[in-house]
Amino acid sequence: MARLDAEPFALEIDPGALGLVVIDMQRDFMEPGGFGASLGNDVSLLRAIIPAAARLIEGFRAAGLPVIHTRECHRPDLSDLPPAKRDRGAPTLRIGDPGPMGRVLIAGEPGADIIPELCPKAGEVVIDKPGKGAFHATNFGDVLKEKGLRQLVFAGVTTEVCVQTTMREANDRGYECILATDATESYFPAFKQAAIDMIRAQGAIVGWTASTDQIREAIG
Ligand code: TIU
Repeated sequence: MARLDAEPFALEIDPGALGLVVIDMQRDFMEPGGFGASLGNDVSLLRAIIPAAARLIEGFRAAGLPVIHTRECHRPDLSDLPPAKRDRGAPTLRIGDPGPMGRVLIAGEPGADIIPELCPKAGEVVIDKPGKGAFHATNFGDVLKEKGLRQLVFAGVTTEVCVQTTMREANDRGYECILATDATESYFPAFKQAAIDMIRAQGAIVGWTASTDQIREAIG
C-alpha cells in the first residue's frame, strides 16, 4: 500500500488494484474541424494538458500498472447513435457528417483516433463508447473486473462531460476514483473547477483529486 496525498484527504493506494483511465483524448475533441469544434468550442484550450497526461501514462506504464483508453465514437451505420444525440442543437457538422478529419465522431475515421502524443501501446485496452460515460453500451465494466481493479485514476477530456460522467458511473459501482487535475481539461475553465469542487466535496462524494506529480509519487 502507498499513500496518495489527495484532496479532500489522503488515500491508501493498492497498486495491485489501481489503473489509469484516459478519457477521449481524440483528434475530434483536440483539433480544429472535429466534433468539439463543431459545437462551437475553442479546442486549443485542451492541448495544454497533453504533457501532463503523457507523464501520467508513462508513470503507470513504468510501474507496470494498466492503462485503459476510451474513445467517444459511433458505428459507421449510426446504429448506436440516438437521434436525440445527433439532432441536438445547431452544430456546424453533425455526428456522421463528412468533415476535414473524416466523418465526425465515427469509429475508424481519422478524427476518432487518439492524438499521436498519447497513442495507446500494444496490449492496452481501448474502449469505444457511444455515450459520455464509459460503462454505457460497452464492456468497460467487464474489463475492470477482469483486471481486478478497485481504484481508478482518471485523465482526459472533457472534465465535466465524459470524465465526470464516467467517474460518477464508476463511483456508483464501488470504485474509488481519483481525478488527475492537471491531466484533464474542459472547454470551459469554470466548469473544470466546478467539477473538481463537486467531485471532492462532502468528504469525496464522487472521488478524490490529485496532481500528476502526487499520483506519480504514490505509484513510483
Ligand atoms: N462536448 C464536450 O464537452 N464533451 C463531449 O462531448 N465529450 C467528451 O467529453 N468526451
